[in-house]
Amino acid sequence: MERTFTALKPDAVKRGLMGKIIERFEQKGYKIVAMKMMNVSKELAAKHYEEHLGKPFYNDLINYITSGPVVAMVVEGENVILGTRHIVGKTNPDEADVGSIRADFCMTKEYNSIHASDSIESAKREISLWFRDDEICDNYKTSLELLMGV
Ligand code: FUP
Repeated sequence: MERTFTALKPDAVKRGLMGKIIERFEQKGYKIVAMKMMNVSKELAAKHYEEHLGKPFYNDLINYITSGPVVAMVVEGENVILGTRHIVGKTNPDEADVGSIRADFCMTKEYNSIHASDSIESAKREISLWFRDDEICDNYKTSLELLMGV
């Protein structure tokens, strides 16, 4: 089954949105197979956002993601990478579809509450960057998995 990496950013933690956001993944039927709250080091932030190095917003982005706790997760499900990008919504909350997390909870692209991998390659890279293999807890079945017989 496909897996993606997602992280609730410091604004989501500080605004008390963790439960509301995580609920959206659970109600969709996705399986959360890893989750941890952590403070992000500058080193991890730089590796995570390496594609943005040199862009005008880069320093603010690194300062922001290291400014408070994040909740990192690995989520599993059918087409979960694409599905999660839809649940999350476009980078700019003004352009995100109503019903998406960024449209419903966010006002600016700098404080857009959540990150989600954008491709199979980035999901693989980000999962291994943020989690050790022994932190993945896939030794349980969700009720939807039981119904589907998978
Ligand atoms: P996304 O994949 O939607 O999280 O967006 P990007 O990978 O393009 O950008 C990563 C993060 O950089 C965004 F979540 C917020 C920040 N960013 C800005 O602050 N300004 C910009 O113009 C673009 C992105």
